[in-house]
Amino acid sequence: MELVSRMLSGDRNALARLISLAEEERPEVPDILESLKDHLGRGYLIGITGVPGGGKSTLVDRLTRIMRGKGHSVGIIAVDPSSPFSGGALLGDRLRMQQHCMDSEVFIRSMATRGAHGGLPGTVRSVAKLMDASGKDYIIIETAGVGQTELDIMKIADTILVVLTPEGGDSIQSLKAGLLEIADIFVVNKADRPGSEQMVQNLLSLVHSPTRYPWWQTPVLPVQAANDVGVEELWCQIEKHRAAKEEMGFLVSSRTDHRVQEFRERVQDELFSRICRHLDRSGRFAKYLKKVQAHETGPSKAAADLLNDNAFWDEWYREEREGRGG
Ligand SMILES: Nc1nc2c(ncn2[C@@H]2O[C@H](COP(=O)(O)OP(=O)(O)O)[C@@H](O)[C@H]2O)c(=O)[nH]1
Ligand SMILES: [Mg+2]
Repeated sequence: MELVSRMLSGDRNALARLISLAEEERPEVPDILESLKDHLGRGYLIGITGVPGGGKSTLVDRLTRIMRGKGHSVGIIAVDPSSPFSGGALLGDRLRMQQHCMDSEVFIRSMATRGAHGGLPGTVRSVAKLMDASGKDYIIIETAGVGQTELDIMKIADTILVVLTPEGGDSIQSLKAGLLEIADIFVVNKADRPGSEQMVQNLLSLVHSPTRYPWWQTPVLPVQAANDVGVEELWCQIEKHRAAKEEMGFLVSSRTDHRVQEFRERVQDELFSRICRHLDRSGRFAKYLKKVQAHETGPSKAAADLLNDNAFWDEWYREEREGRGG
């Protein structure tokens, strides 16, 4: 494909076009990604999650500056909730990122959350792969810490930063259970605000017992992203985590887990949407539906009957085969 070879030779417009195809979930995307298989896995994926307004985007901007200073190229994926109110936030992010927008070694893409279960859209994986294949050394994925997205990042990223602030509302008690487990590094941002020292201490007592991996002790770093304080130390810890993970052979195994998980999810999602489509057309489904409507059979009994009805599955099988011209 011409777009692919243009992207591989460094054409930013080609990368942007391919990303759009991935976002639109066009049917040719699996083949495009397959053709890029040999170019995947070189980029390192950093996930940043945490409370909205906690300073994630500011941090991404500062980290990007450090990475660029070291000569690394950077891809940034900002996942924002698709609420109409997020327009302002996106614009804010863009303005802050303007300096990097001029930089040909930085590629920024904002995406809306669209995941059916409030999680990260499946397309984030494809977009990250395209950035990786295009040669970005680091790919940063910023996810708004709402719903399921912050846990989904675990299935994609190599190093995960969880950003908290000492401000009211996100005290340790309200730390969502999952966040503690997924953090490779805790950032207590807005350390210029009161209560940050206490928060660091509280988090430290949580992460010290018991450690998730024998080879990694989750650090808790006070940072002032807006004032560029503590960001160098954060970068050092990211590099340290990466080195430890690689050395332990854990990078390879966690990426294998990610691939397996993605495969499973893609099959599940596709099966789910196909069966939903089938229900709308199925004569068997309609038959049991009528019984439920007429109060003749209860919903749970009708569901059990439908799923035990071989004719229902035969019908689906036929439809699937015909759908593929088989
Ligand atoms: N006081 C203080 N404010 C900060 C700091 N870092 C970021 N902010 C501010 O927090 C607000 C939200 O930042 P943003 O990066 O958009 O947060 P996000 O929603 O997590 O991406 C902005 O007004 C930032 O300027 C910090 O270290 N201290
Ligand atoms: Mg943000």
